[in-house]
Amino acid sequence: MHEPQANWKQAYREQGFTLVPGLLPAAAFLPLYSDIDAAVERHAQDLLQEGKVADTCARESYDRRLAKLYAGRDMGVRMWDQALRPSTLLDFASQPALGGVLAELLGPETCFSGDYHLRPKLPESSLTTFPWHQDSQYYGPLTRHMEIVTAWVPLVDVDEANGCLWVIPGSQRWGLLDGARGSDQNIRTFENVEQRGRAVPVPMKRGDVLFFGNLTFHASKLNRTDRVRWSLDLRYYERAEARLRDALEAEAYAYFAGKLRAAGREAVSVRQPALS
Ligand SMILES: O=C(O)CCC(=O)C(=O)O
Repeated sequence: MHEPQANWKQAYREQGFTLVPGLLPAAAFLPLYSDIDAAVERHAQDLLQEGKVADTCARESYDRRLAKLYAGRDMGVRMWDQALRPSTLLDFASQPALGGVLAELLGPETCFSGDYHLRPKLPESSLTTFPWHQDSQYYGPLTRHMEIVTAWVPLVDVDEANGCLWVIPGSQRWGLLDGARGSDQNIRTFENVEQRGRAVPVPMKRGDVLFFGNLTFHASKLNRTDRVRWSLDLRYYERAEARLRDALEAEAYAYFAGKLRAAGREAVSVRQPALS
């Protein structure tokens, strides 16, 4: 198990993100794969019924099957959240391995906000490229007064070829920059942020987790391989109502809680590692 490390917090504070290698064991992923396999099987049967494919590609592995079914066409979705059963998601999101790191970054009473996305990034799918953005541009400007951490979890090894995440170290100190949604629903920042900071790719192995904040600029590019880049992103914040710094933070908390309620998301406490 990973012992709490001061450098997670230091990297997060200085760079706006921290990468924890080997945080999650292979077994933690099995329920996710089982749900994904079942959802892809249902989807393949639907495509067959609708006459859109002649073969359900049943023998293909989870990182190839959707790519084979779509054979170069875009699947037309930016996320595929419904593939995960609620119990699978909650077990995964609240596991102590994540809780240990989040306690260092956010505080002892971290909760999973209920907001998440499962993303099958298909080969050459432009719909699943994400231009440079800060997550507070999506959540709403008030949320810049609070800290929301994303745990970005690759379900396959990722690198520049299959569309790993890119980040701009230190960009969390720039404040919230303006942007607007394009017709593909993705927010585009008006400024060319690659001229303001140095963008770096974050290659990761399955089991590694990248934690970044709601003001940290990040992006992902085209998947240029023939396999599916599966990933899961989960959002966390600290249940800190009793310790809020100022009125703006309190307003941000109330706003975010309302937004989650309206979306039917329920915040769930994250378990902490057992003391040895
Ligand atoms: O997974 C991706 O490609 C993009 C994810 C992202 O932008 C996010 O989690 O905020």
